[in-house]
Amino acid sequence: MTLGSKVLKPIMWIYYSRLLKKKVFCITALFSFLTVSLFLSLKTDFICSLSFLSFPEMSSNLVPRESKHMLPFDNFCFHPYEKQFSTQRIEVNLSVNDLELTAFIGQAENIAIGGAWTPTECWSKYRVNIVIPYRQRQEQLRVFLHYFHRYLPLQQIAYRIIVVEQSAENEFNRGKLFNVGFVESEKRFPSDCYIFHDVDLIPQSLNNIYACTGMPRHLSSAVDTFNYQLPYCGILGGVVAMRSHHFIKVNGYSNMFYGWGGEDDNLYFRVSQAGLNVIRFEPDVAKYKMLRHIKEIPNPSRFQIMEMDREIYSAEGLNNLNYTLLSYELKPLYTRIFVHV
Ligand code: BGN
Repeated sequence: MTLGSKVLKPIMWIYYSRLLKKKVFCITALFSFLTVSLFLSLKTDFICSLSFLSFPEMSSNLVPRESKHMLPFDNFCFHPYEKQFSTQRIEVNLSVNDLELTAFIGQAENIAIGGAWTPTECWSKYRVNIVIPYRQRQEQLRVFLHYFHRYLPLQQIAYRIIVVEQSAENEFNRGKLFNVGFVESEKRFPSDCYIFHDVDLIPQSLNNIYACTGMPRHLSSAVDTFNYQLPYCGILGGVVAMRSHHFIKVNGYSNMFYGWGGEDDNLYFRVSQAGLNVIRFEPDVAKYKMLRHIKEIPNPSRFQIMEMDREIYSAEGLNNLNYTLLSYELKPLYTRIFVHV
C-alpha cells in the first residue's frame, strides 16, 4: 500500500460515512414528515383544534334563553349535560311508515300542534327553533320526526320543529329556505337560538345538546358517511346552531345557491367575515348518522356564485330576501311553511 492510499483511504471512508449519514438523515426526515402529514390529514379535527377558527368546546358554554319575565330560578330543569347520558341511546327506526307515525302521534305526550314541546315539570333553560329545508323526502322526514320527538325531550329543551318546503318549480335552494324559516319563525314564535338542520342527519349522542353556544356551532362534525372525521376545517354543512343576533349579523345564508353545494361554505365565509368563530364539540359527542338517499348532482356554477357572493354578501342574504309564502300549517309534529323561492 502506497503512502497516498494509506492517507486517502481513511479520508474517503470518513467522506462516504458522512454521506451515508446525510442520506440516512434525509430519508428518516422525509419518512417522518410523510408519517406526520398523513396522521394530520387523517385527523383534520386535530388541525382544526389547533387553529383559532375552530376548536372543541365544552357543553358548559351553552347560552340560556333570554326571558323578559322573572325566571323561576328555583325550578330550572336539570342542566342536561350534567346528567349521565353516555350509556343511554335512542333507537333510530330507519323505516317509519305513515301508520306508525300516526300511532306515534297518538302516544306522544305533550307535543303541541305545530311540533312544539316544552318540559312541564321544570323550567327549561334552553329554547330553540329547529329549521329544516325540505322537498320530497317524506320517508326521511318521518324517521326524523319519530326520532327527534323522543330525543329532544330527554334533553329537556323547549323546541319547535319548522319544516320549510320548497315548491316544485326551481332547483332546491337550501340556504334561501333557511332564511325563509328564520324570518317566518321570528314573526310567529321568535327565539334567540336557531338550529339549521338537514332532514337526513340523526344525532347519535344525547350529550349533543340542541342549544346555542356563545359562538356559532357546527353540530354535525362527525358524520358516519365521512368516517366520523371532519373532511375539512371550513365545513359548515349539515347541522348548525346559531344565536339569532349572529344570524342577522352574518346576513343569513346566501340566496343565490340553487342546486347542490356551496351555500354552507359560503356561510363559513360570512361567519368569519363577521369576526365570529365556528366551534365544535368533541367528535364523540358530535356523532351523526346520515340517512340513505341518492346523491345529488353538484351545481356546476357553485364556484362562480361563491366568488361573486364574496363581493356582495353584505347586501345579499337576509336583507334582500324575497319569496312567496304559499301556505302555513300547524301539523301534529311540525310547523310547515310552504314556499316558492
Ligand atoms: C363540499 C361542498 C359543500 C358540501 C361538502 C360536503 C363545494 C364548494 C363550492 C364553492 N362545497 O365540497 O357544499 O357540504 O362538500 O358534502 O362544493
